[in-house]
Formats: sequence, structure tokens, C-alpha cells
Amino acid sequence: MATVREAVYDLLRRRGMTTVFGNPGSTELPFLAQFPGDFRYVLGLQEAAVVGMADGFAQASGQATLVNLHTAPGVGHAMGAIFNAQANKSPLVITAGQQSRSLMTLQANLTNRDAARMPHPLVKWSYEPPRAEDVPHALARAVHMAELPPRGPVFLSIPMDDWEQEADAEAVAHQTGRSVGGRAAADPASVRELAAALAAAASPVFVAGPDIDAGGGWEKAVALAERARLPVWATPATGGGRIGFPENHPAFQGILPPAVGPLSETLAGHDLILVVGSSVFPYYPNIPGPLLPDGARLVAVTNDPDEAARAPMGDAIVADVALTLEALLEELEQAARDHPERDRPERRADPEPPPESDPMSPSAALAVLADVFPDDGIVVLESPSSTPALRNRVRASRPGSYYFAAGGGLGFGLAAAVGVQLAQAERRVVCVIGEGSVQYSVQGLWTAAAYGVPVTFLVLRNDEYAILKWFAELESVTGAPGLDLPALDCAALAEAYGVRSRRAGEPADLREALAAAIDSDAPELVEVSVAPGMALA
Ligand SMILES: Cc1ncc(C[n+]2csc(CCOP(=O)(O)OP(=O)(O)O)c2C)c(N)n1
Repeated sequence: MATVREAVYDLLRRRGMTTVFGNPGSTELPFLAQFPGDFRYVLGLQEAAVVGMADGFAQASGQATLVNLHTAPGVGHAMGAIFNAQANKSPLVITAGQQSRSLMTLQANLTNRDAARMPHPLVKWSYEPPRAEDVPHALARAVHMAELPPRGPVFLSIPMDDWEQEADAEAVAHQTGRSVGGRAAADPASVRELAAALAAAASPVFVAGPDIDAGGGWEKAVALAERARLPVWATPATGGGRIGFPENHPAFQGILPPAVGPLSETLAGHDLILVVGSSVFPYYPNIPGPLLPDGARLVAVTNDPDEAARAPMGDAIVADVALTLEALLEELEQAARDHPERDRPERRADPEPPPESDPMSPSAALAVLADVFPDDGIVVLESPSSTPALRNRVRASRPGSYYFAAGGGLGFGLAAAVGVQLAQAERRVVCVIGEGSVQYSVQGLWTAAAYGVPVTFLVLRNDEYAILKWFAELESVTGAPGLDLPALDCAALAEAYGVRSRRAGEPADLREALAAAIDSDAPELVEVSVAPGMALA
């Protein structure tokens, strides 16, 4: 007879979920006992780093990913990272140990008093099974919930004495083999109507969002833009955890500004705005204005009913993004016959040479990165004041090449880079990060070193929270404390965690250090001193 533990490992194995991210405690050891040889346990030294790594891994592998945390305090440390995973629509199955069932009512030490309530608003489903023999079923349910669209994290609390109990073999046999698919096609009538509107519009525009990449719709998005001759904008960087369209493509125009007024101003003159795989819109900060330019209609395609319902304007089609793009392409083929061809959109300019300064500007540092960046490289970005400059200079052109915390919580970047690199061993990951941001999941450096994960960490060191100084100006705030970061030495921190580090002062040193780090089979950190302030291009 199989135990609950054996049944759970069998289920995980069958679903290919053999990489487990965790930080263990006494309440998790019974789950980890006799850890199977075909599984890999990736230890993170703090839970924000554990969940951040798993988030990167889940997104870059496209697979539900198991996380194991230590009862209430472990979940507590992880909450900010779970918030990010929710915004990233990352299919994480987060488990946490719980006190033994017989000791929960008297509330023995480490009892998670209300385990399912704790992460509740941040997950799609949160649960503590009522009986030990329900654990395999609850885990199967958790995996399906995490993977069904819109994807996202789920949480399961598991009492520590459940693992040795006997599983219900017949029930487990049914649960383990189930396949639950959720890619729903759009109503053909709405697709026909949208195709007709696109063909009839005088000046339609396409806004590409992160779920195009996550949902495998990249090539179809390119085909749609080319066939209908649409100019393409990326959804605002604030909510663009991934990019949905090649940023070096001639149709690509740039990134929409994130605030209401400037966004609609940018789209002025278009009569049809097609938004695919994004919320409408990830606005920030509050700069009021009209929601849409005069005379424009907006139609969003999203697999997320909540995104569709909460949009403040426009129509929406709730369906799988890639399938809908495909259906739209087929319809457009019919419609194109009686529609005169539009001019192709104008190509945006190449990046300007960066200004010269000492220390170099963040744009100059990113221009060096763009020069040495491998064709199939992947950027994980958490350098708030240089987000626009990075996007402008690197211009990622392949699917799965860019990851960013759509939730805006720091701590994603460094950890996620380790997870992305673990999932994409054949490609090279460069984590571009501010020295302030490094601190929120700095323990990920240890995991990179301990597991030989060859991420290049490029730390842009400006000795300040540059983005917050920029926001202070925007909000007319003067005299705010706590915005300077003198003497924060990330190169020394990296060495302490076992990661080789280099410091670069001049562009030529930076080029050499970055090229060597990217080429290395081990993780390396390159710290470059850059001028303070925002880098917009
Ligand atoms: C968990 C969390 N805490 C605080 C913030 C607020 N915050 C946003 S950007 C920022 C500064 C980041 O500094 P750094 O990484 O050095 O980048 P820079 O602004 O200098 O580009 C802070 C503290 C946040 N977004 N998330």
C-alpha cells in the first residue's frame, strides 16, 4: 500500500514536476524524507528568494512548479513574492508544512492557526485538506487550478503527520492520471466581427501584452501585425512582465506610457485599438485624462475573465490568446480580399549613441550590454530607473527573452533570474538589477553559486533609489528621507555568497567584464557605477 508521500511524488513525477523549490523546517521534513533520486530540490535561504526562483522557473518552463515553505513564518516571508507571482500569472503550487493534526487544536508551537486564510487574496485557491488521505487529491486539484487559465499561484497547507498515512489507492489512481485542459476558443461570431472591424478601420493599432508570450502566441502576433499592417505598441512596462512582440520588428513603435492621460494621448489618431494578452491597462501613476482618444474603439482579447470585467472601457473577448490570434488571422485572410492595403507603419529610430559622462550613464552601460548580449539571451530586469533604457537598447526579439515583476514588488529579479536560468539551461540569462533591488532576495546569489547556475548579474550602482527621487518630483514631494544608498557594495556581497564578482568603471572594462561573465559556466556579478537619475532611452 502506498503512503500519502509516495502517492504525491508519483503524481508530481507524472506531471514532470520534479524540481522542488523550498526552504525546509521540522514540519516539512516528513515530506522530504527519502527524497526520490529523480527529483531535484533547489534550496533558497529565505522564502522571498525561494518563491522568486520558482516563479522564474515556472514562467520559463511553462510548467506548474512545486514550492515547499515552512508553515506560517515561511509563508509570511514569501508573501511579497506570492503577490508578484499572482501578477505574473505564474503557475506555482505552494505547499507549506503544518503542525500534526492531533496538536493543531491545542495550538502547539508552529501551528499555522488559519493556514488557508493567510495567503488567501494572493492565490487562486487556498486549502488545508480535512483528512490525510485527501492530500493527493488536494495536490492534484492544486496543480489543475494553477495551470487553468488565467494561470496563477495556489496554496496548500499539509499537516506533517499526513505523509506517512496510507493513501486510498483507487482514488489516487483516478486522480493522478487526469488531464484537465482549459484553452478555450473564442466565439466565432466575435472573431468575425473583430476581423471585419480591423479590415474596415482607417487606422487600427495593436497593443501587445505579456500573455502573448506566456500563451505561445508570438508568431501569430507577428503574422497579424504584418498581414493587417498594424503598428504595434507594448503594453505599459509596469504590467508587462513579459514582452508579446519582437521589439526590433519594423512595426514596433515602443512601450505605452503607463498613466491614463499620456497613454490615450499616445494612441491619438487611431480608430481601433486591439489589445491582446494584457489588462486594460496596468496604469501607474495617477495622471488623469481621457481613457481613450477621441473616436477610438477598443477591443481586448484576454484569457482572464477578471481582466475583461474590470477594464474601465472597451469590449473584450475572453478566450485563449494564441487560438484567438489564429482564428483572427484566418478571418482576416477572407476580409483582406476586398480591403485596400494600408501603408506599412513607420519604423522607429535606432537608439541614439548614449551621452558621455563620468561615471557613465545607465544608458551607456546598457548600450555596452546590448553590444555583447547573445542573440538568444534572456533579460530578467529589476533596475527601476533604467527600465525604458533597457527596453530601448536591448530590443529583445525572441519569445521568452524578457521577465519583469508585473506586480512591482522588488525581490523578483535576482531570484527569478536563477529560476529562469535553471529552466533554460541552453540560453544565457542576464539579470539587470539596481543595487537597491539586489537586497530583497539577495540570498538567490547563494543558490546560483551552490547549484552552479550561470546567471550574469549586472548591478547598476547609482548609490540611490533613483526611481523614488523621480517619483518625488512627479508627486511634488520635497524633503523625503531614505532615498540614498551610500556604500552598498554588491560585489563584496556576491563574494560572500560564493559568486565571483568584478567591478567596472569605464565602458571598455564593462564590455570585457560582461563578455567574460556571460561566457562563464558559473554565476558572476558585474557591478558598474553609473550616474544618478532616470535613464529614459
Ligand atoms: C518590496 C518593495 N519594497 C519597496 C518598493 C519601493 N521601491 C520601488 S523602486 C525602489 C528603489 C529601487 O532601487 P534600485 O534597485 O537601486 O533602483 P533605482 O531606483 O536606483 O533604479 C523602491 C525602494 C518596492 N517596489 N517593492
